[in-house]
Amino acid sequence: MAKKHTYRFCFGPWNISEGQDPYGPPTRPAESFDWKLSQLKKHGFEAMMFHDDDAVPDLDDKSDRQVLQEARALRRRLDDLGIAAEMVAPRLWFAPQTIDGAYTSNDPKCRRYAIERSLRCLDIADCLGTDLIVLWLAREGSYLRESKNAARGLDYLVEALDRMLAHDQRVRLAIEPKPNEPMDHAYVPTIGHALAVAGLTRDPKRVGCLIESAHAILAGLDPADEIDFAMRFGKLWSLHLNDQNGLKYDQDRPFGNVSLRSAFDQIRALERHGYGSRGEYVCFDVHPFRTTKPEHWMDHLLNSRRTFVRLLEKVRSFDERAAQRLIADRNYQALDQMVIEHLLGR
Ligand code: XUL
Ligand code: MN
Repeated sequence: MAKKHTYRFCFGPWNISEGQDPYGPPTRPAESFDWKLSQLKKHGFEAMMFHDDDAVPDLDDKSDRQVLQEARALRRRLDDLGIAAEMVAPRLWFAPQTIDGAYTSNDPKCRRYAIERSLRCLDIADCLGTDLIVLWLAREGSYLRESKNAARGLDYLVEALDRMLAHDQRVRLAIEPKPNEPMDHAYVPTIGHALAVAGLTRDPKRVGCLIESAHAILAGLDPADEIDFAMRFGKLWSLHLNDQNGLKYDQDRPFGNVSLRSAFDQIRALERHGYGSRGEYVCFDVHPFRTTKPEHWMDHLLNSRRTFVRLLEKVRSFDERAAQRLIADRNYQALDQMVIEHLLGR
């Protein structure tokens, strides 16, 4: 295991959500961005994740000058509070131009919109003092196979990544794969796909990935193995820990809420490679239950962090030597029970 270090935690304003789902309205009144930022500070999180329009609301209606002015003003507020911006992500799934895809739309005008919006996102990130851009490719894929050409989609995607890499020589792009939802099939469903796409760009060193536990589970994969795979390439630049109960809609449950053992294995993989020791944050992409009352609004985030910290103790106190002896003896039955007993505690 790598040398022990302390982890730093973060979340995004969208993680204090109001409870709406496709079948019903919000169950909690909306709170302001300022309130969310003050909660983040009060509870000892060290960074915030941003979508471009979390940082500069309604940015499509604003001039470049105004966007930069507002981004700089936000940076001053973050600096005063001692809060870092972890990343900025272009929200490419709301605008009318992205109805049929963003970078991979069949319409060249819409593809141009997606690229221009992304370049603005890079400028915002620069103002906020982060070189990390997260790309969740929400609408890049298909509902109707015959309406799209996946090979051409890949070319369009690489073209968009190349434009971003050329726009800012320092920026790093972290692709966040997800196999489905909102698309039936996404073009970049796994970390293997994301890293393969990175290899086609003009500067593969600056294209990496972000793993979200729930997205890996939705792809039928083990999030711990995805972490090992990405970190073996030195490409895990951010992380969305959460949980997911099987192959359903994206649930964004509190970390460890479905499988403590999987959460333990994910932290083991992070520890193995020293995640966090190069400045990476542990982010929780979790949502409150729809039933949550406003007075308990932060609990899903606090509980996720508490579970992480408690499981980290379990990872660090796991008897690796005893485990290695069982592995050498191919006694996986005993190894299995050893993990269970360790998680159960005395
Ligand atoms: C969507 C998702 C997003 C990204 C940020 O499933 O996880 O919140 O993490 O754009
Ligand atoms: Mn996410």
